[in-house]
Amino acid sequence: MKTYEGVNVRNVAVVGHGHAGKTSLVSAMLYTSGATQRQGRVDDGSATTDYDEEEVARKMSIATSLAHVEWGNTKINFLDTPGFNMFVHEAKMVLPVVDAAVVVVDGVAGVEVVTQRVWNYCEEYQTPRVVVASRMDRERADAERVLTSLQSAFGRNVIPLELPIGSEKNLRGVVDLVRMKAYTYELGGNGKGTEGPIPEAMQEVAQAAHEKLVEMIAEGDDALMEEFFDKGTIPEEDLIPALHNAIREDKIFPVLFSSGLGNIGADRLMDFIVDFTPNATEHEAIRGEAASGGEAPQRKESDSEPASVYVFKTVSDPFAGRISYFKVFSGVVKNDATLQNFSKNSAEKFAHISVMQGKTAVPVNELHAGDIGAVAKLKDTLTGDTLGDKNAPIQYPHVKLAEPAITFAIEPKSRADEDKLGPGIHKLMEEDGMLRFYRDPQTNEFLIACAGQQHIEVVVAKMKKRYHTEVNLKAPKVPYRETIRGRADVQGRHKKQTGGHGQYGDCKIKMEPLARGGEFEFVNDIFGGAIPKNYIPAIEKGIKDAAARGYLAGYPVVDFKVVLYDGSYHDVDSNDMSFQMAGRIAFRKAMESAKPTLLEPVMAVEITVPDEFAGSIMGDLNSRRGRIQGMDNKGGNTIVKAEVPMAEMLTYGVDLTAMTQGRGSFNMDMNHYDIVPAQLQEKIVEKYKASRGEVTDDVA
Ligand SMILES: Nc1nc2c(ncn2[C@@H]2O[C@H](COP(=O)(O)OP(=O)(O)OP(=O)(O)O)[C@@H](O)[C@H]2O)c(=O)[nH]1
Ligand SMILES: [Mg+2]
Repeated sequence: MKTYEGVNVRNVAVVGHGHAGKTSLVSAMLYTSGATQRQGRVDDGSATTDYDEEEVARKMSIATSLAHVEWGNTKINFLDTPGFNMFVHEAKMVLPVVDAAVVVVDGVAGVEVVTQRVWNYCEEYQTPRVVVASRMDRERADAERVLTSLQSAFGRNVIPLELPIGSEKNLRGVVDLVRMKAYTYELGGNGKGTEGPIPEAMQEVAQAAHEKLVEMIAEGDDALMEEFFDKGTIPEEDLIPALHNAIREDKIFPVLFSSGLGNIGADRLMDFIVDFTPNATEHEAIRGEAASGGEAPQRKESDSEPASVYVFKTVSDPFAGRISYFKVFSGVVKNDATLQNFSKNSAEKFAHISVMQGKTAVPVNELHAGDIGAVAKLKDTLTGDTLGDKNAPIQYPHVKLAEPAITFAIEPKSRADEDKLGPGIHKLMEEDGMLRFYRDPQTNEFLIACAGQQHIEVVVAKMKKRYHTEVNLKAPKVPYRETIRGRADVQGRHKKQTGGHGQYGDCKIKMEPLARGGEFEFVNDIFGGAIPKNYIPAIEKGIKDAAARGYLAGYPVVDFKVVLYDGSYHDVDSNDMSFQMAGRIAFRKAMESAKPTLLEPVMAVEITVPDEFAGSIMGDLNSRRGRIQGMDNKGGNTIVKAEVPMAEMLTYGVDLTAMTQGRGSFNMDMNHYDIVPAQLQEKIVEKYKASRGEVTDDVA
């Protein structure tokens, strides 16, 4: 494979709502450029960038895949990202390494929930965007309606650079509104457009659209504006660089039209990417994170700077092992290079570097600043790490993802599965930034947190197929807590004098509630040595231990203060154990009168649904004891913010999908703890008692 310098590289993320046609469009470009012999299809499992077993089985993208084309003198790296809401964080994770995003929308549906999500991500990373309305050959595809939906969501700077010729199954090609030429195709053909004049019937509309475009490009550029008013147009040689700049600066979001499956307009899109999107070295300098107290180091995307690479993705292949996908931010990386991992402080050997074509690694000798590649078998390197020239350390910022939305308890089916569970999941976690795995210290269950129902299904399927491990899933236990609402003043005395050595400890404590988040406070208020100093920590430990075991229903007691103010001891019989006991007894006695109550975790939830579902979503939140915090409208979507108890949200991902036919998405984060309503408390306490028998004073 030829070596490309950064000026001749374009890194493009293909993003958008699920099923908009991203993977098919990439397949069309691969085929048209000659990178593949046939045009791959999602529906028969032959698409280059949907190769994973689970992707083929589900006919959808689950993780980002890489592919590249050589188009003229330029190499375009495509990062085909999933559009299903549960996997869309994969799109966010690649934005730091791309120079532009192709935002694919469906020619029938226009802007959808995830379109808005990925658009927001692009805003966050200031990624230049080109919108492609694909699947234009479908019944009811409508260019005008798509444009209206785009402009109402993203503003008037979304402007067509093409108009489709023909519609639905009679789609024949596109008019290029910059060069004012037509390109016609055979639906399902080789993808090479035939250049010709604009069809007679379209000339007027095309001219009007051309003028609108030119005016928009000239806007904000005085010299161009003058030229435009003078001559009524701008010559092509001025128009092209001006458009290039306007796109780079996010002043214009151009719209193109295509059919991925029918291979119409894919060649135009590649031309467009080469001509108008920024090349890989055009960025301003890229900032690293400042070391503590220091200035943030920065690098130009240039071969002459010290080498630095950022690992944006890890694939855990059961056969090839770990494969790290990286972007060369500066310098040149050659085969056999040793780079320092600044995040892990270890040296890593890049023995065989390659570029990915779907699942296939194509070996290369070197990669220049701006390019993207892959390397297998790094020892310590994980996603988010920066490596480079040992003498020029830098750390590029991590991508922050929302916390997983849903948690399940996960149980191995058999003893054999138990041993494989942890290692398998840890492998999956290497390639999946949205997965969490831990043991709940309260309930002792293994918990797995992820983005939603489909996500966990994929995880379970991969565990079975890749690691031959079978698991059961259960709804997790909600991590309730306990606290007090009243005060108490009690004595805790532990005394045993049966034969030999006796035991004696005695303390008097006051207990009072603290504000939420106050955890536990212990104050020693003993004067005059009623209890010797060295026994005080034992009393505190006794209280803490008892609090951790809970009083009402086995959940830890939090947000309370204990003041130890008096007590007594015995010269011979007192010891640490006895005072720990005294502390426990005092705690349990105090709880009796301090009005104990249960606390539940409350989540901050943000739900995005098409407007038509807003009413039913709000009603549903009410029935889940939710409190609406705010509402917003954006591009046909309603965004609802609410606080809802976690106990009511355990299966929300599934429920929302059912309520909105898969068109809703949501994020949630742990927010605060709140008191559980009385009737519910009774139920929880009853259930607890039924499962364990009455709470006893395990002191005797
Ligand atoms: N008629 C028509 N169907 C298309 C076109 N492009 C894609 N499809 C079909 O639409 C479905 C979804 O296409 P994909 O390419 O998988 O869409 P995607 O955006 O990659 O989907 P995700 O990766 O799951 O978000 C598949 O069944 C495709 O065959 C097109 O241009 N015309
Ligand atoms: Mg896809």
